[in-house]
Amino acid sequence: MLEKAQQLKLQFEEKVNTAKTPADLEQLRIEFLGKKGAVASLMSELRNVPNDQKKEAGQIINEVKQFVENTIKEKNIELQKLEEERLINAAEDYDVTFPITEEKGSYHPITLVQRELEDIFAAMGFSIEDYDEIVDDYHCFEALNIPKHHPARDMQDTYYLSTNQLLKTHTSAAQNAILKKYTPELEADRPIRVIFPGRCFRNEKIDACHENTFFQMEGVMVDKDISISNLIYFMKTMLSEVFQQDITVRLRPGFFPFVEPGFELDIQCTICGGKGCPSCKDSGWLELCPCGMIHPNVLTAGGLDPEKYTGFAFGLGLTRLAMMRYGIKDIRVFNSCNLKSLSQFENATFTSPDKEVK
Ligand code: FA5
Repeated sequence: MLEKAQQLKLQFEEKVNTAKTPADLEQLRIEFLGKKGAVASLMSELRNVPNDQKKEAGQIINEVKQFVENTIKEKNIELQKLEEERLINAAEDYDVTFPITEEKGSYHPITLVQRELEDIFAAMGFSIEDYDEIVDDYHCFEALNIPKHHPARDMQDTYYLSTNQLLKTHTSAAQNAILKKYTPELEADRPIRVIFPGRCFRNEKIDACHENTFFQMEGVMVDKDISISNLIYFMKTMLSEVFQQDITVRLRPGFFPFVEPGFELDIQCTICGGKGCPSCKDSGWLELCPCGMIHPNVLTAGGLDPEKYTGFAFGLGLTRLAMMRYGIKDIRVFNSCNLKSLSQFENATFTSPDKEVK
């Protein structure tokens, strides 16, 4: 049995070294670990082994099985990485001989509204940061005062990867890294002022105002003596600049473990004027920009002393803002790749001239 097990291990080692793609590896997994695979077949031979040798033989087979499982896991991570690189390189190849047509593309409405907001916040001294879409549990939840098994996790179910990572459910997932990165600003007596837009993912029931893939824009400001008045000032300025017209908003208490106190900032639905329609789930209001004062535990996790510093954070629903800004009735338009709908924005302009869309 020992000899057979060693042979099987050698056979596997030879084959695993020739696997080039995750698909090759899956084939190999079935061949060795499947119900009718090589390991199972060796296991079935145990019945012919004398009783006093069965235990040892069983252990030997289990060791080989463990070896095969671990090697496949490690190799899979390696091959997934290579596959990702291959896809990225392939995407960068383009055909320079492709005929030019008269039809011009246009910016996506979310890009338009994102850039407009970036201009508004940049003018108020905010830096703009980009952050990963794949994050770990710590950054998405724990660093935000949401420990494992906290009921608040139920509000943001998402897609988990085999690497123990997940697709970020909110842009708040970057807060911890941003606070750490910008600590030198505070040390130089300058406030931390950063916005970080990004794509978010949730396992969500889709309707006219909920998508499973949508955009948010997070903002944080930290300094000595930052208060709710500062938060309200920035929210008001942002909304009046974006809409350039009177819009009705309401501020009400909201619970998020990473802020205290927390607020929900809702906008009166611009599609129905507050009467109620499918875009606002018949309520007349749309949750747009939850916000609040950063919880001391979040500041501490970001390496800051909450006795010395305070700050606010907001998580603006960028996709919903684009709906309200452009009168788009159904959120599903954004991810539809429907060129007819999206081409309506080809004449839209940004506020800053260098980014004007032609
Ligand atoms: C959050 O995601 C918090 N991280 C926001 C926050 C940041 C609060 C900082 C306090 C301080 P919420 O789950 O409510 O909260 O989402 C924020 C906004 O994103 C919502 O108001 C909404 O405009 C938008 N949003 C949330 N889920 C969806 C969805 N499925 N489809 C489209 N937009 C969504």
